[in-house]
Amino acid sequence: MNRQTTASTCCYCGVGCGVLIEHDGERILGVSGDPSHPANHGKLCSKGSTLHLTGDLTARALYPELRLGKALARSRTDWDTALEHAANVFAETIAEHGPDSVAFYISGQLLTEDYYAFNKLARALVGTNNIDSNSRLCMSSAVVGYKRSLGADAPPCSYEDLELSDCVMIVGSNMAYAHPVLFRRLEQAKRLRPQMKVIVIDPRRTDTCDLADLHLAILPGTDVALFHGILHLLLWQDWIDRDFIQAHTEGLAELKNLVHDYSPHMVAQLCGISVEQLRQCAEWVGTSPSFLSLWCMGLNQSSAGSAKNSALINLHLVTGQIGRPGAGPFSLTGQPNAMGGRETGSLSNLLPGHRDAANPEHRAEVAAYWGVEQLPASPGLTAIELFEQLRGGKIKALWIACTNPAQSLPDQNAVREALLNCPFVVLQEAFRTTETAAFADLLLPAASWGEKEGSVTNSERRISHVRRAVTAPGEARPDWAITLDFARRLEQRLRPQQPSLFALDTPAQVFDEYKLLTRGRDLDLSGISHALIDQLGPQQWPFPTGAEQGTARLYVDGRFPTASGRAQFVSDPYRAAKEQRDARFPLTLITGRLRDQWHGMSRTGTAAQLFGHVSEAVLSLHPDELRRQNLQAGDLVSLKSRRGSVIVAVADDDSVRPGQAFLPMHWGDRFLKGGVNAVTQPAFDPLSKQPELKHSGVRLEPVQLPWQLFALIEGDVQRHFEALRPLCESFAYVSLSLAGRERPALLLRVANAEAPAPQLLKDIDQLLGLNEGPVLAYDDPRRSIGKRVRIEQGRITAIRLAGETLAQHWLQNLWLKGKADEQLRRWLLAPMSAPPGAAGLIAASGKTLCNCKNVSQSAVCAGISRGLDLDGLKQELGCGTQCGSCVPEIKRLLASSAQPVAIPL
Ligand SMILES: Nc1nc2c(c(=O)[nH]1)N[C@H]1C(S)=C(S)[C@@H](COP(=O)(O)OP(=O)(O)OC[C@H]3O[C@@H](n4cnc5c(=O)[nH]c(N)nc54)[C@H](O)[C@@H]3O)O[C@H]1N2
Ligand SMILES: Nc1nc2c(c(=O)[nH]1)N[C@H]1C(S)=C(S)[C@@H](COP(=O)(O)OP(=O)(O)OC[C@H]3O[C@@H](n4cnc5c(=O)[nH]c(N)nc54)[C@H](O)[C@@H]3O)O[C@H]1N2
Ligand code: SF4
Ligand SMILES: [Mo]
Repeated sequence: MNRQTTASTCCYCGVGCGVLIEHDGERILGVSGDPSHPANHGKLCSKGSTLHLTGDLTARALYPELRLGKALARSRTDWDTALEHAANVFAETIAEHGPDSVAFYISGQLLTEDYYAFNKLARALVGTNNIDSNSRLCMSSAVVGYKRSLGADAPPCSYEDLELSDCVMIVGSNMAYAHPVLFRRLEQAKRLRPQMKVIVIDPRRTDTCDLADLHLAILPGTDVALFHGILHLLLWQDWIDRDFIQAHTEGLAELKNLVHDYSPHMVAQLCGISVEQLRQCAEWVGTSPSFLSLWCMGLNQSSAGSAKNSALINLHLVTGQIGRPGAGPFSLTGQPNAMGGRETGSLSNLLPGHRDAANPEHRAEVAAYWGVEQLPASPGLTAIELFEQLRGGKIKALWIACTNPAQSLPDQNAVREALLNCPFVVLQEAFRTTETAAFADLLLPAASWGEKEGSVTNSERRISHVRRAVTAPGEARPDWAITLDFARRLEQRLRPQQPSLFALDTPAQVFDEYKLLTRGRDLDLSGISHALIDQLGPQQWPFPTGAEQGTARLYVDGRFPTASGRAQFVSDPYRAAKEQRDARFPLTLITGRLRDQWHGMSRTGTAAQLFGHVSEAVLSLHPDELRRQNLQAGDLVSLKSRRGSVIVAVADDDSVRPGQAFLPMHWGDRFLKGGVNAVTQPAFDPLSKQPELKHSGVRLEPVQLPWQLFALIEGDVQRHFEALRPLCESFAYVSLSLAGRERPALLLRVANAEAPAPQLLKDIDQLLGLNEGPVLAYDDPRRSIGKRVRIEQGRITAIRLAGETLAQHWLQNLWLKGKADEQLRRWLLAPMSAPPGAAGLIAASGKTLCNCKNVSQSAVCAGISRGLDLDGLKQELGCGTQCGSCVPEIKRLLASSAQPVAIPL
């Protein structure tokens, strides 16, 4: 075997870490951090370092699949048939209903070359601005914030500013989970300079708060009031930079008038914090030599997202904290190439090179470069509007690439109805397992991480060359190649006999054509090419032709790309989140990320190891809230909003405040029947059109689901998943997950009002291999006890409990330990369902804190009770020594061990 290493990038978050892919040309064998990549200097987080364990081939889309009627199943076809069919349907639809009857919904996870191909296809060939991306759910409020306040969509800072800053404000970002390698850099910086102040602003007490000198647990959605309150104090205390304001800004007079009313008392009360906390925060912001802010979805995913962004940037302008080392407003980008999307114009209102679709001059410039007469003037639909129009029947053909809207968009009942209603849905996907795949009339298999070449821009404007390590499986092709192939076929129908707009054969050619559209613009990257990055390493834009190096920091000269050259103070008043708590919906639901899962889990959900930290969907509630609701941890409830409901188990968690609930965003309908976004709301910010995914009014309703089922099966997890999930459609509560490391297994938990027809249980048993072979079974239908365990070579390989499932955790532990003992046999053949002794009352064998070294929380707690400190734990157990993602949690356990705590099992 010929082992090789290819330097590429991680396909998850916007930190944009460099990875070294170890492979044999066909298969990816391992991954490690690239020591020479400036984003991570060799570090990776728990997701990056397990990349090679994900992406199970059995879950991949390998061949084009087509169906010619909604009632039919898709069947395998070849690329030629697939794309000819798609070109026919698009051409006919455009001829009959006009160019705005088709739309493209793409993704912040595409490569720059992919985006460029899609943009040219939609705007130059089809003649529509109906091309939007999932960045609408993610970064569009930051785009508006930067443009309104500073004149261009350009994060002005560099990662090294994290190390150089005296005061870092992390707001609406759980970077310990979502941008872990940057968080490691910040931890290290604070270790070296403990005087550095860290402020975290988040309604929840997250792992990120572990680093905070000050945590402001503001009430959801109150950030604008908080920022105005801080500004009020900065003005009052004269902690402002008059020279900077005078020379480089405009609009402060109006803002002063506005924030006059945001007195400390009023703000503290509105935000649910103390006046002292507010004053402390303002003092650090106003008096630190350098002040950096980092933010993410807590600001952007809001009906006031644009106002939140600008209100935060106001603080930097009034203190002159921008364009200097360790200072500036620095949005953390979510997806690996959301930046590239913004650069190439991949939101409906943008055009390539940071241009605007509404600007006739911009349209003319791009049209001239592309050699077409004109670009469409009518505004394109943004994501939420697009799916509304889809539902209303106006969009008749939709092309989706690299995103899973049937999981990630809010108000899923409406989204699924829209997808069902669309005559022709094309899905360009790497995994055929996603929720959206069920709605696709044409599924096109896409090459994925490690299998395609191109470029990406990370949060600090740094462009990396993404290199291909292995050949894509089956017939999967790179996105840019699929898009260009389709475009050439559509071109033959829409503009026959004209020279092709899409005569591009390699990603390098695509990049070179694209980059000249940035020439002379704020992001000018015309000096960069794939070859140049290979020579000089990843580079930060602007990097104009002839430059020798990239640009680390923007606005050092105080000149901003606005009409006047001055930055703008923006005076938006505070507006409350759309759904306030009321008598009918007394709780605010917050959604967000887990440490080891990525979005809809098409990739991370294939690796059992990544379920070790959090194994299943649970709704977190404060212990007081649980008591008030008369609930106990583990109870199932119906979580209801104005739009829909989902049944989920509750957990006690004092990191959320009473009156709030937290549910991770990852669980779609596949893993948790209904999915998280059944309840979230489509209301959006008026300027950025970004939906308020972070806050929904909800209530909890009790459910009576006495009939329960628990199943576990080892082996081909994907195949079992695919076969089992559809059988569960009639049950009220369905939760699936993976467990185990060496011997992964699928876990199924079901609850229902009554027992299903016996045949359904038989079908489930059939799938689990429990109808025959080395199976021990006990059935007492009268007492609704049904137990089946498959034992092979002394080991449990499948379990099914039906009716009542008291023994599930005990059995799962036995399975994990790998032995089927006499006690198990006795229990199995006895007419009792509860496990022997008290063992059944304990939860399944605790969570894995450290994924790299496979160290459980109970092992860490035991170590702490033996008197080990962090270093001792690292030395003895190895936890926290590799990627470091678990260190904040270990520190918290250490801190809480000062008080007596129960050791979790
Ligand atoms: N592990 C992991 N990492 C990821 C991703 C992933 O799926 N998994 N996805 C990537 C992507 S695309 C993105 S966009 C980022 C998201 O990264 P983050 O935005 O950091 O992650 P979230 O957990 O969505 O939300 C951050 C925090 O916002 C808080 N919040 C909620 N409402 C408010 C509010 O009104 N004000 C304030 N100040 N805070 C609020 C939440 O409590 C939450 O802790 O993560 C990226 N990194
Ligand atoms: N409730 C709630 N909902 C949210 C959020 C939240 O915080 N709360 N966050 C929102 C945010 S910020 C985001 S970014 C979205 C993310 O939402 P999605 O975009 O739906 O997230 P993913 O699951 O990452 O979808 C990417 C898809 O691309 C596929 N894929 C992977 N590699 C390739 C490739 O190379 N080519 C192609 N064609 N496909 C590929 C993957 O299998 C996956 O299905 O979710 C949003 N939804
Ligand atoms: S921080 Fe983790 S997920 Fe993000 S790019 Fe780096 S390794 Fe990948
Ligand atoms: Mo995102």
